[in-house]
Amino acid sequence: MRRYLFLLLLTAVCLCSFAERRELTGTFGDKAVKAYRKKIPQQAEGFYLKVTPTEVVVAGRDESGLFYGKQALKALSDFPLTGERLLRLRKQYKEVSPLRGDLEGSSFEIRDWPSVSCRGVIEGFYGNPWSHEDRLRQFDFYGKHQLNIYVYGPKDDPYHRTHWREPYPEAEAAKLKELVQAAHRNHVQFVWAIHPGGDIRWNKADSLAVVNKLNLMYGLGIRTFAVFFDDIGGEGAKAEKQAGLMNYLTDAFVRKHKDVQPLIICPTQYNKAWSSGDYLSILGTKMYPEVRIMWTGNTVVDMIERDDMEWINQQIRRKAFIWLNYPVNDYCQSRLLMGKTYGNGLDIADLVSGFCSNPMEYAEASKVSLYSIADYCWNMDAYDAELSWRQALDELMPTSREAFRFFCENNIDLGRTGHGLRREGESPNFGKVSNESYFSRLVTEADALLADSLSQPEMLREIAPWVETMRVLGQRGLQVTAMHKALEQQDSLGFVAHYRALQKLEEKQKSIVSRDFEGSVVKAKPVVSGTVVTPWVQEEAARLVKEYKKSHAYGREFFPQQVVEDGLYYIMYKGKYLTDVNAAADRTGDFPQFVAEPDTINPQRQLWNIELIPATGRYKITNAQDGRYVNEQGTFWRNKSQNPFEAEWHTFVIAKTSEGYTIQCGGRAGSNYWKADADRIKNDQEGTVFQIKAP
Ligand code: LOG
Repeated sequence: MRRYLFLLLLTAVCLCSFAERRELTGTFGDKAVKAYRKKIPQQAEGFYLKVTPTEVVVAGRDESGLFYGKQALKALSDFPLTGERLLRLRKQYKEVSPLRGDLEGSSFEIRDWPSVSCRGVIEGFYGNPWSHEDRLRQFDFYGKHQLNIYVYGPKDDPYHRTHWREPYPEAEAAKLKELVQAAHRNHVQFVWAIHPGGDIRWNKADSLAVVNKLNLMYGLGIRTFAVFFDDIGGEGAKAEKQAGLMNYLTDAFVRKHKDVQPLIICPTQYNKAWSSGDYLSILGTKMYPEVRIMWTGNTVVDMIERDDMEWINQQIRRKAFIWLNYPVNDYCQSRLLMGKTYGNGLDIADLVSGFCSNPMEYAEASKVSLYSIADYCWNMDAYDAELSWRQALDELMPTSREAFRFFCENNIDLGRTGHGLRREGESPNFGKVSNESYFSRLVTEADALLADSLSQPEMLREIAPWVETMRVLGQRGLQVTAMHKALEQQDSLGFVAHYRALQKLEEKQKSIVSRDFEGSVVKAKPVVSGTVVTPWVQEEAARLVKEYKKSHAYGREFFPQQVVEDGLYYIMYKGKYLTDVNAAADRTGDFPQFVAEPDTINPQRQLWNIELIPATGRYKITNAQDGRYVNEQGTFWRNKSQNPFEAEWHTFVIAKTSEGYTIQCGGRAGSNYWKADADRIKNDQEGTVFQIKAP
């Protein structure tokens, strides 16, 4: 709190110092700034800012430029200019005369303009759409950070997608109108998107239905429109038809209004991996050249590089409008993406017609990344992902910087998903300090954030389930540390007590859910440091239990039942031995077979090492002769270099029945069983009962 007061005080001092100077403001051509016309950048939205001990000049190329010039002045005076903040600002401005930390009595000049002309956010995720208040706060944030476009397209708004023909009910329309005004006040273009492709019929009636809806939205003050055809199939996905509709809308609606901007389309083939046939070239050649085409990159979730842009631009004969699927987390809902925003080429500004980020349904938390998207789009050459990220954290949580930074460091990666994107650098200090102190810090920083919930209430409300989870994760880690100590000291009572405390904490963590929403997204179960600390805690606990069981009997009833103790076994079916007939550690693609006779020459070929893999709770099954694992198809690796062992794929659930054991796939390999046919194992919905016997 004291730190906060101190900041407030400093802010007041700085603001006063600017207020005393004579102020000249205007746009290019205005009398007030006539003397500086040569200094004003040529580029749209550019500004010239000059501060001397007696005078402040803010001159914009246009109204947006003037607005941004004023925002820049405010940013300079809002907080003390020290350290990294000063560093970032010096880098961020395109042209700046030496900028000293002490603005009092100093003089400087800034000339600045954006690298990307359309920069902003597309609310385009599945799940809980942002609230009205979320959006209002976003627009202020965009104004402050010089983002100038917001595309409205939340998948779960029925009037955007499933019920696109229907008008918004009055109360919702009124709210949208208010939003549009708030956006415009912040020099943000409000784009409203319609998503008709799921059930559109390519006839006059439906063309008119779209025009109708756009006209209604025009009535609410919207002046730019988009039509989305993403995530659909069938009739709606036809390129000629889509191009025809876009051209028709341009003629029948856009060109009928003087103040409506060209349309934007999100195509069905919106990324390279999903593109095939002549779909893109049809859009490229048949659709009016002014229609902007959205693009997510080489895959659905991808960072964008120059070569990628060259490829798509050639297909569509215009500059693609980037829809960046980051930091959206609708496909990895258990994770918050709070890390730095890196990986986009710093040399693509001249190849894009726009750059928008699809964020998380957590509006405030998304600002960590949006802050950097803004930096990136404004001055791409100079973008410094790390510096921008650190500044974002400081500005978003000024009263609990350290705690917030620690929290964000532990919420970076998204884990394995179908989309493949990973984010590096999660929990960078885990393993560098003692585990015990790391776990304690997870608890204390979580407490610090929860205690500070009043200063940034909206942010805290969103991240609270993850903060709680971070706390429990720290407590779990501490219990595991205590188990370790107890084992070393041969203290079986202590070991079991800590293990039971750990189980309680695991239960507690399972009960934490993020906000619930009745839509295409179900409730999220938060995971913190899902790539680093969480798996470590899980695996270490399981490892310790395994160790403990080797030499202690006390408390066995509290541990999970392991149907097969780790060891070497025969796996038998109808009296035959599962045998690695071609044993050779580097052999690929063959499979074990059932053999009637015991192998007396190479008995290891019929012995299988069955081992519980703690991270999955399932078993790995490898041949004792050559160490090859059996995969979900009942074969050995297809190709040793391409299919290394992965616990997520190659571990099995073993269950005991009255006659023997069943062996079932798990994880990413599905849930089929091992089924024995005459001489080998197949993968099938129905399983076979095997005998698993110690030699
Ligand atoms: C959707 C989008 C969703 C995102 C990430 C586009 C163009 N459409 O796979 O609404 O938020 O991926 O899950 C999408 O990206 N479909």
